[in-house]
Order: sequence, then structure tokens, then C-alpha cells
Amino acid sequence: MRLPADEPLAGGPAVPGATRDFVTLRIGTDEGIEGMGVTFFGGALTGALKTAVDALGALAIREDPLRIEAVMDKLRAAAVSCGPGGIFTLALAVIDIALWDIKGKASNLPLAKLAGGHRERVPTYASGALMRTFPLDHVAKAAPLLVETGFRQMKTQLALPAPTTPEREVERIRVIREAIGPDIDLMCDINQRWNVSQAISIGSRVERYHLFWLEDVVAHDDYPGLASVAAALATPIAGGEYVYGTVPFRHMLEARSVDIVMIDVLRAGGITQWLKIAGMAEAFNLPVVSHLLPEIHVHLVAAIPNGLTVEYMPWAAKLFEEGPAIVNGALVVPDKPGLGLNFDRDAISRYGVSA
Ligand code: SMN
Ligand code: MG
Repeated sequence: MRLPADEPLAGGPAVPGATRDFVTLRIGTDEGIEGMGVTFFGGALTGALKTAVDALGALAIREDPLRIEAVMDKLRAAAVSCGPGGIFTLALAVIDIALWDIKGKASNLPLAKLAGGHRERVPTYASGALMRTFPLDHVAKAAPLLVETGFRQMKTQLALPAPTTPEREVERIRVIREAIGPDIDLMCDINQRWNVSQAISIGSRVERYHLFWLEDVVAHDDYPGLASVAAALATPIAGGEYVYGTVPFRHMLEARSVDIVMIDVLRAGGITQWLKIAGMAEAFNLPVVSHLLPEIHVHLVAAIPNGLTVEYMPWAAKLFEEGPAIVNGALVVPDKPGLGLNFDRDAISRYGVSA
């Protein structure tokens, strides 16, 4: 599926012709239950990602969909030498997601309850509306618009496109903070674009604007570098969206690299692995946040005791008939069995690019 890359939350400037690609999956069972899932991050290799999903999916045929660990083991063994990480993990993840959807439907439980059932509502933050590429005058208007539409939390980005200066970076946060007032949580994503000294120097200068977190301040796998930024700043450091699988999270947590653990269900390798990483974070007394796909992550953040907030990034929203509702700045955890999602037939015929 190839969706237009729009910004629906506050009407951000769209790049003409820009699109985002998704690989969707449906798995049927002999008992008539159907599970679904979606994966992406394939970029120019999205066709290869689809091929990988089809190849791994073929190996799952005739297996018991409720024995998810057994199915994952079989698929992992069949393709172990092209993992861990990359297309292999992104493909494995969507199969795991569809199996959890089946498990929820088979047990008549929403995924959030099946996976732990800690809460029925979870805080959420607006994402994608205050991007680093958007002009400052747009961002200054978009931020209060998000508050008017009901968001209590929102994320922006720094490490602005060149030419930038530390002064311009700090000014952007000042403008947004003044536009939304002191009571709204403001997060800021660097997407690995700073080095340790930039992170500490610009990070210290924006501390007065009380960021809720500063995200991916340096290269995601520079665990000691992240740890030195986390130790130097009072602002919490978030990270984890770029980390594939479970084991690197152990290294990240042991190095005390982050204060807030961000877990992406696709790069984690699916719901099974997402929950294990969340458990590791709990053992380190750390909160967990999600990355993209709020339609799936709402269940996971709601399931666990250390869930903090769900990123509301509606990039995949058009794929589904209906997503989770937002009430008073919180996502209402769906109560339909499984993921509680259906692919939108019109979207499939309009945006589908391969059979
Ligand atoms: C992000 C990364 C990749 C795709 C979209 C958005 C960003 C986020 O880092 O945190 O949402
Ligand atoms: Mg990010």
C-alpha cells in the first residue's frame, strides 16, 4: 500500500508527490479466524520486505497460530543467517502481530487485556505536526492548534536543516513553549543528528523550557555516549526506536543510556518481543513509550504497568476503517477482540500497489 505522506494533525506542509509504503498481511485459519498486521521501514526495499513476508508466511502455514513462540522459532531458524535485524525482523514482526490478533479473536479478548490489561486509557502525544523541516511560523501556529484539538502532549524535532546554529535551535523550543504555555508536555526528537557535546550544550540551554524528553540525541548504538548525555542533563533522555530485537536493549539498559525506553513493535520483532523488552525496562525501573503505529501500540502501552504514553503518529491511519478514539488527550483502549482493526476496503483499492 502506498499512502500519500500528508500531515493531518495540524495541516503541515506536504511535499508534493511524497508517499509512504506499507506491507499489509492477513493470515487465515481453518477455524475462520483472520489475523492482520502491517509492517514498513523497507524504503526502497519495500518490495523485498513484501517478498520476505510472503516467504516467512508460507512457512507458518499449517502451524498452530496459538503457539506463537513455536512459530517464531521455526521462522527464525529458517532465516537465521540473514538476521538479526533489517528486513528479516520487520517481516517476522508482522507475522507475530497477525498471530496475536488471531489469539485475541480466538480468546475473545482485546490485545491489551490478553497482554496484561493494566489500563483502559493511555496518554498520547501528537507527533509529526512540528517537524524540523516545517517553517517556524507554521510550527508556532500548529502547536496551539494541537492543544485546541485536545492534545496535552506533543513532539517536535531539533537538529534543524542546515544552515543552523545553536541559537536557532534554542529559539525554536522557546517559540513552541511560549505558544503552548507551561502545562503541555513537549517532547523533542534529534533523530541521532547531534554528537555528545552538541547534545549536552544545546540540551542544557533548552532545559529551562522543561522538555518532557529529548529523544535519540546521538547515534542510537552509542550506548556510553547516550549515557553521558543522560547523566549530564536533568531532561529525561528517550531512545530505542532504532534498536532491533531484544538483546541490544539489554546493553542499552545496562549502560544506563536512557531514562525512557522507546520500543517499536516492528524493529523489536513483533508483539512477543516488544513485551519482553518492556519487562526488561520494568526491571530497570524505567517507563516505556511506543514508536509509530498507535493503532497497535495503544494495546501494548495499556497492557504493561510501566507504560508512559503512546506516540500518536497517524501515518498508517488511512489503512484502517477506524483507529482508537482520543478523549481528553488520552487514547481509549479498544475493546474489540484482538487488535480491533479492519483494513479499509476503499483504501486497499485506492492505494494498493501490488496484489
Ligand atoms: C520517526 C522515525 C521514523 C519514522 C517516522 C518518525 C521519529 C519518531 O523518530 O520518533 O516518530
Ligand atoms: Mg523518534
